[in-house]
Amino acid sequence: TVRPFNEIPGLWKNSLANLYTFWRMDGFRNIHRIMVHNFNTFGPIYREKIGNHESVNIIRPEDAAILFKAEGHYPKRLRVEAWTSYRDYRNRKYGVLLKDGEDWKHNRIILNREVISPKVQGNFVPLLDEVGQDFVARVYKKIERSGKNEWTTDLSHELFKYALESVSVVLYGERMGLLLDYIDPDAQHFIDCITLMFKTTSPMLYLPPALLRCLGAKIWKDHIDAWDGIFNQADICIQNIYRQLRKAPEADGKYPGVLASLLMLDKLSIEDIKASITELMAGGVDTTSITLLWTLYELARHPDLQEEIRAEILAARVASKGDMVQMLKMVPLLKGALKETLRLHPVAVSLQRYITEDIVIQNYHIPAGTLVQLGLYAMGRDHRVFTHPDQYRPSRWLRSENRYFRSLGFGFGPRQCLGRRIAETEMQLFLIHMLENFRFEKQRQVEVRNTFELIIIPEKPIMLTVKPL
Ligand code: HEM
Ligand code: 2DC
Repeated sequence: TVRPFNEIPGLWKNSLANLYTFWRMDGFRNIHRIMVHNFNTFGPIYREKIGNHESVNIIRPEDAAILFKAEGHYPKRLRVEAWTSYRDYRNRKYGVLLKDGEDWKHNRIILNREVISPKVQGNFVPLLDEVGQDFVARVYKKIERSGKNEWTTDLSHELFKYALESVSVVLYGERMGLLLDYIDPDAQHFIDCITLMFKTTSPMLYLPPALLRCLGAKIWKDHIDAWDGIFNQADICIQNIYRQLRKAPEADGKYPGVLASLLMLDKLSIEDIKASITELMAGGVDTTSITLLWTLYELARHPDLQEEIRAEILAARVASKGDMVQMLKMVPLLKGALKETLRLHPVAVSLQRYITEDIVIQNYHIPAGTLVQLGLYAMGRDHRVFTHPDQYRPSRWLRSENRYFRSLGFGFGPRQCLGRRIAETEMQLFLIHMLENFRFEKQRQVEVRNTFELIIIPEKPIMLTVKPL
C-alpha cells in the first residue's frame, strides 16, 4: 500500500511562515545544515515549501537512483531565477546551463563532443600540465621571497587565478598569463565578479528577482553589475579568438581550444556558442579552486594520508615514463581524495530534477512534474550511507564500501556537469605537481566550517603553510 503525496512529512502548508523561519535561522547561509536538520526531524523524505519554492527532498542513494531514472530525455533542474532574469533583462541568450528541452539537448550534444568526450581529454592534458608547472614555479618564488623557506598564506586568491588560467587555456587555446608577477586588473575584476555573482544569487533563490528589481534593491544591482563584468570580459576573449580565426584560419596542427573548435565546426549559432562559452568560463573558477583548497586543507590535517598520496604520485611518475595521460590512470588514491573532498564539501548542496513520470519513494507516491531534490551535502554526512562519515578517508572509494549512487559531486546522467572532465583533469594535475614539490601544513587544528553562498565555500579563510620537500 503506497501512501499518498499529501502524507509526506514536512513543512509545506504555510509557505510564508516557513520563509520567515528560514530567514530567522539565517537560512540563506545555512541551507546545508537546515537540510540535515530536516532529514533528522522528518526522516529520509520530506516535503517543503519556502516562499513559492516547493520540493520533495530525499537522501538515500537507492532513492537517488529512482529519481534519476525518472528524469526523462530533457532533464530539468531547479531554475535559478536570478540568472535567467539577468539574461532576459539584458536580452542575452541562455547557454547550456539555463536552456531546457530540445534546444538544450541540441546544444549539449554538440558541446559534449568538444568538452567532455574522451576524445578531447588528450588535448587538455598538455595544456593543463603546463599551467600546473607554472603554478609550482610561482610558489617557489613566493617561498624564496618570504626568506623563511616556507610560505604561510590563504591560497584562495592564487587558486582562483590557477583555475581561471586553466579553464581559459582550454577554452581559448591560449595562455592568459595570470601566474606571472603582474596581475591583469581585468582578469582580477572578472574573478571578483564571479564571487559577487554567486554571493548575490543565494538570497534571490527565495526573494523573486523581479520584485527586487522593482524595489531598486542593492542586491539586484550588484547582481547585474557582476554578470555585466563577467559577460564583458568573456566577450573580449571570444572576440579576440574570433578575429584571429578570420585572419588566419589555417590550422598548424596545434589544438586550437574549445571555442575555435566550435566555431570551425559551424553547428551552433555564434550567439549560442558565446552564451555557453561565457558560462563555461564563469563556471570554471570558484568550483575547482575551492575544491582544491578544501583538499589541501584536508591533506594538511592528515599528514600520513598526504604522504601516502605523495608516494602513489611518485610511483606513478616513474611508471608512466613522462606520459601524463598514462600517469593520470595510475593515481586512484588521489582521485579518491577528490571524491572525498566533494563528499564533505560538495560544490552543490543538492541535485534536483523535475520528474517526468510518477514514482514511489520511501513508499510515498510522487506525481510527475514534482521538483525532487537529492540532499547531496546531507547524504555525504549520513552514517547510514557512509561508515564514519565524519572521517576524511579517500580509500573508501577504492574498495570495501558500497559506491552505488554515492559519488554524485558532478551530478548525474546527460545533465551532469559539462565541465567535469576539465575540472577533474585540472584538479588532478594541480595536486600531482604540488604534492611532488611541497608539503602542506596547518597551524592549529581548528575546524573550518562550510557556508553557503550558492555554492558551498569555507566559512573563513584557510591558512596553510607550504614547505619545499
Ligand atoms: C553543472 C558540479 C566544475 C560548468 C554542474 C552541476 C553540478 C556541478 C553538481 C549540476 C549537475 C546536475 O544537475 O546533474 C561541479 C563541480 C565542479 C564543477 C563539483 C568542480 C569541482 C565546473 C567547471 C565548469 C563547469 C570547471 C566549466 C568549465 C558547468 C556547466 C553546468 C554544470 C556549464 C551545466 C550543464 C547543463 O546544464 O547541461 N556542475 N562543477 N563546472 N557545470 Fe559544473
Ligand atoms: C544551489 O537550491 C542551491 O556548477 C539551490 O558551474 C539549487 C541549485 C541549483 C543549481 C545549482 C546550484 C544549486 C549550485 C551551483 C550549480 C547550480 C547548477 C550549476 C552550478 C551547481 C545547488 C555550478 C556552480 C556552475 C555555475 C556556472 C555559472 C557560473 C555560469
